[in-house]
Amino acid sequence: MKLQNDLFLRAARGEKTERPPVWLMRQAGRILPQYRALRGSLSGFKELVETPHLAAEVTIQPVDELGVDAAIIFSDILVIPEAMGLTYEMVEKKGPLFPQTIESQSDIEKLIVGAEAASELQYVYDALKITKQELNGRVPLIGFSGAPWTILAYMVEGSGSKTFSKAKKFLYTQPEAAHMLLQKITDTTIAYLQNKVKSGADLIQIFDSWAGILSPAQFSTFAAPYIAQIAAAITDVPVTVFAKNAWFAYAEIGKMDCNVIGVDWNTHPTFARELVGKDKVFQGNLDPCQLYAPAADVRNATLNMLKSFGGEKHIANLGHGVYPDTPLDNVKVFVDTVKGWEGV
Ligand code: 1CP
Repeated sequence: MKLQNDLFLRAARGEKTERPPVWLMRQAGRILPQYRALRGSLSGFKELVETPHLAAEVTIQPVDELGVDAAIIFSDILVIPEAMGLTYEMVEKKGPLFPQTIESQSDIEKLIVGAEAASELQYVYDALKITKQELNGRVPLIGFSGAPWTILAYMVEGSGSKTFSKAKKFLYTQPEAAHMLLQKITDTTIAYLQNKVKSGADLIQIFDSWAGILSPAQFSTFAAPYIAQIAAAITDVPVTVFAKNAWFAYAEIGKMDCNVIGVDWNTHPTFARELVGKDKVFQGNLDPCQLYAPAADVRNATLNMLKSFGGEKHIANLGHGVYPDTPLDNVKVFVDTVKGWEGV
């Protein structure tokens, strides 16, 4: 089906566009009253993720309400560890919890891997197909996964963490087991993302949310080679790599077979450009907390952010996911400021 608004995809491919496209990480979620109403009527987060027509409904809500230039499929990066054999619970107000974690090589040997694991996630592929139908070509649909290091971090740590010191300890004390696990996550993720593309995803974004806590040497050893394998295996659609806070790794990410690089709010676009070179497209990078400020400040900060990227090879977004208690009117100011921008 032909897209009516393909601005996001043209920009992702590096083409010159009339203005930067705009969407927000975590745009499908608690910032929207429609989401809170639907979520409140369900048993929990997982019911929403695992029921395709409901996942499709919340995926489309921000397109209707905010007028963003892309939709992102409502799901979670943690469906991959679950498909490999480690189920997770989403504890209200606390976040994810894995009753079983990975401690040793024998735990890794028991995991389900590759196409077999990916076949467990039919509900995600069904959600993509329904969303594509219901979007009816209005905007492109983003599919995503976690990067292997970030997924390993949850599988070893068992929950969220400020330091992920248990997961980092695993890299330092059991490097061979870590590589074995990272390769299994990579093989599963490739099969999963290829299925997502077949089910209608127009672009794939890889989230390495915990890249920034690794040392540069650890990133080069345990993160970069696996992200690179995934990026190279996705051949039919553009790929975005978002390695949060990994400014030290930009030159390395710049060499990967990806089109777009996510930039967090700690990283200046000109600094990123020097490291990456001129070919890649950047996506970001307003501080999500900026959206708590008065509307006039949000507008000015958004204009400054747009100018700082120079008006080309840029997809406007925040530097990380929008916080659930952000005033919706300010989210709209952000989106509308980008859409009304007349350029540098
Ligand atoms: O009940 C709820 O509504 C729970 C909140 C929530 C939501 C809305 C979670 C739990 N996941 C999601 C959806 C989600 N997760 C999306 C939806 C699409 C969109 O962007 O609109 C996406 C892309 C994710 C990806 C995700 N999940 C990441 C990577 C991106 C990032 O934010 O860094 C990570 C790290 C997760 C794990 C996760 N899931 C949920 C929480 C609270 C967490 C983080 C836990 C932690 O702090 O470690």
